[in-house]
Amino acid sequence: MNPGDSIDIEYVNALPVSKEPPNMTNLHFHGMTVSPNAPADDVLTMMAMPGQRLHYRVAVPRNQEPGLYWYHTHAHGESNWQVESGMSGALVVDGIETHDPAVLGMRERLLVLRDPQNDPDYHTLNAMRRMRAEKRNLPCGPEDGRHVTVNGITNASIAIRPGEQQFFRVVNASADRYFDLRVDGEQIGLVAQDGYAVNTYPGQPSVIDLAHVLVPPAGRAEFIVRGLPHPTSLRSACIDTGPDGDPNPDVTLASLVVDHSAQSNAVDVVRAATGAPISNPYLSTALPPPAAKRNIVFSEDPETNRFYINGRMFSANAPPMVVSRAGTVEEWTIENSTFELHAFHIHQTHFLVESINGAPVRRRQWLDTVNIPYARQTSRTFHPGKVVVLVNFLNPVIKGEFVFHCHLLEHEDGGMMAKILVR
Ligand SMILES: [Cu+2]
Repeated sequence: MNPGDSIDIEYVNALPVSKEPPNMTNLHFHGMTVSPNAPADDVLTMMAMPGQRLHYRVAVPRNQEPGLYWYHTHAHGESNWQVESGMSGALVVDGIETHDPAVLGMRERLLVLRDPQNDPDYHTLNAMRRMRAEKRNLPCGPEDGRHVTVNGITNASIAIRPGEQQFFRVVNASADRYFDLRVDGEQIGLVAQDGYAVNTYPGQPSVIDLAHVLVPPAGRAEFIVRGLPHPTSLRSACIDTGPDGDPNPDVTLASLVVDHSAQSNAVDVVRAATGAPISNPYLSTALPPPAAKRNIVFSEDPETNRFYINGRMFSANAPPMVVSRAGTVEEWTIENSTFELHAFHIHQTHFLVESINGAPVRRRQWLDTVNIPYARQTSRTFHPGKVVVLVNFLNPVIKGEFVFHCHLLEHEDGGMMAKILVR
């Protein structure tokens, strides 16, 4: 789509009638700065039971940043199995080349990563406890009951000529899995994260060379890969998800095979046209001082698999936990008091990460999903994981009621979600 377009969808829930789970579904337009009110990006009141329909009409603002977004179901209590079973897809807002002309003429690879379950007992408490016990002995051991796919296939291969630069656009559409992406034997050139070019914040370079990039569940990374003269692979290294976390072992996502043809093989898109970057006053001007400072605490009971924000499980009937004013920014300190990773996500907007565990983050970059480190217990003191973010409520299009939550969807389904009202 292009900035200024409208997304019109006739959404049909064709799932069978069921008691448990009830098979209700809907859509969330992840990362888009659009209205949270029906018939747009409303996950609270728009819900289709089996046989029902929803009519979405989402106005994409003219100043929507060009980049990679995604859509997925967002039915509280059923998000995890629906998303891990594939009810999602990528959304591209065209025009990334206006931020980063480096991608002009490159072959593009749109890669959707998923973690479908292959064990029907995967979600039982017993299976979870067994997995946790195994993981304590072998933190990077196999991930029991799930496997990773790229665009639905397990052994993907991507052809790339020696020296050729390609533009990889990767969506982490898994329900609960982190990817620490890298290409063996070389650096990647990061162009965008979570739909926003890395130079969206004034003064930042348009490409950042990195050895690897951590993509939490629901995150996106867009980067340039240069072909080597020998085969290599796109891979995720093992991630330490904490003593109570699920295993996220090393996994090869795709083989990069040497393409000896002189001409490009067929691809969907090679970016050619370029115009002026869109101007977005809510991102490019100096930000006002925070209008409010808040503490958001993620906690859980690993024995019962219940999850909390500020001590409360999500309730559709509860009043909003946070009430904010449109036209402001707020500083939120997000604390992780558990021994596993969580991924903070807020709908309708992006935030800047200011510090992680007290260490200032120098690179100013807009994100919609961020990892929150797990807590550490020393002999005397307990140190929760802590990330300070500056949340952007400047754009009045986001006025309304929406949610923030952990994007490990098993946790969101288990209660780690809360409502916010922006007025
Ligand atoms: Cu979580």
